[in-house]
Amino acid sequence: MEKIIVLGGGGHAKVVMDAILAAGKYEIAAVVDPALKKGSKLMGAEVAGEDEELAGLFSRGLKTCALGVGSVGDITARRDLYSIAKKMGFEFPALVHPRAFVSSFALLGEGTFVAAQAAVNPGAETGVCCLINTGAVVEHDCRLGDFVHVSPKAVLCGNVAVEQGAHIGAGATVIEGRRIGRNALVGAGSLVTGDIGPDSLWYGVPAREKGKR
Ligand code: JB3
Repeated sequence: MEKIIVLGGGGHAKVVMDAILAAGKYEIAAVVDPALKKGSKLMGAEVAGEDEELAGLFSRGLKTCALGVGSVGDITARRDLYSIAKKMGFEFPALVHPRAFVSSFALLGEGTFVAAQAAVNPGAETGVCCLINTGAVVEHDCRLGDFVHVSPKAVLCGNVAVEQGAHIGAGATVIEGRRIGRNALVGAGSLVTGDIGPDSLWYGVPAREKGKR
């Protein structure tokens, strides 16, 4: 079985690890997280320590990583960790929980994670390291930029475009064909009925602009 390293060992990492273990394609060889004690265990996997351990792990033949750092609203840690590991030569496969549905006519970018009960329908495409969390729906022909975060039970109706780094809050709905701008944040439970500009904060039913990020 191929081996994989999980970067981050917090709440989201446990969701990613659960999907990896359920899918059975990879063995979790190590968890890397500065907040966890080196040599301890997380869900049965060995904690290897801090990011400085990655070079040694790579030289030992471990070439595959999963992005376990989540983040709500700020992609910096995710993006930086991904680029550091990529520069070292690590690969980030898209990871899908076996209880998710991803159409064979959908395209998942490198490192994208699809959690249990989520659905990604035909024609949908994501950039790198998108996070489609538990029960979220990405309908047909949606376009997600890099590092887009679709929180649990959020719904993107058909042909929705979400630009790089935008965050769709838990249970929010974006109606057909709307565009969500780069780094925008849509609050939990919102109903988006119009386009949303970059770096803006919207929430409510219907969602209204509440400020800049
Ligand atoms: O909303 C939901 C359902 N999940 C949230 C998820 C998407 O984002 C969750 O509730 C949290 O808000 C968040 O999950 P995450 O990122 O796991 O949060 P937390 O439990 O705080 O764990 C973050 C872990 O990442 C911590 O243990 C940090 O030490 C670690 N970390 C942060 N930066 C890092 C780095 N680990 C490594 N290896 N390298 C880093 O640069």
